Amino acid sequence: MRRPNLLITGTPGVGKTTLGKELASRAGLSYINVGDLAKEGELYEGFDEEYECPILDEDRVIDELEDRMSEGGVIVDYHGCDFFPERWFHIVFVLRTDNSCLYDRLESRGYTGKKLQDNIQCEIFQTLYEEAVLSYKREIVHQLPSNTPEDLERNLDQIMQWIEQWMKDNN
Ligand code: DAT
Repeated sequence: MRRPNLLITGTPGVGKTTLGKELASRAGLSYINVGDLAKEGELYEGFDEEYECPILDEDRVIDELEDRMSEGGVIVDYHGCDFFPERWFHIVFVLRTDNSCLYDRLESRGYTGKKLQDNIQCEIFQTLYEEAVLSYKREIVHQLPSNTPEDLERNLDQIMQWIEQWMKDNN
């Protein structure tokens, strides 16, 4: 049975992990958090002094994921999307959160100063949405509001419907 691969992207704090994990459990798909995968496998190629975080080794991430992606049925969660092979994904969701809401979430995650400001600016400039439409066919890229628990439920319902339809059309 063929199963689709989904990419969930957006600024840190928009709710990718919350949506991705719940969706995986409801749909019986597997969930991969690229940040966690990189940490576990130390898939890094240096350290960014300005942002005080390790730099992702994108080629090794791709090598690590290739076999699982070609099997299908994977939900990938990452705050970047331009380095994955375009052919991996059948649909791309960019979660969007209002500034004040995102500010509170990032602050309670312990973000302060430049790191907090940069992430808020990333959301204001819709950086991840732009990156997604430049990296994938526009018709497979969808923005979803992610401010409230109601938004989360609605997104889950809509994506579940999309998955069911995809399975019917492709099997
Ligand atoms: P990300 O994986 O994009 O960094 P997350 O899933 O860890 O984001 O969520 C960040 C915080 O926001 C976390 O405390 C859960 C909360 N959250 C996520 N989606 C939400 C929603 N739709 N409504 C309210 N809170 C949400």
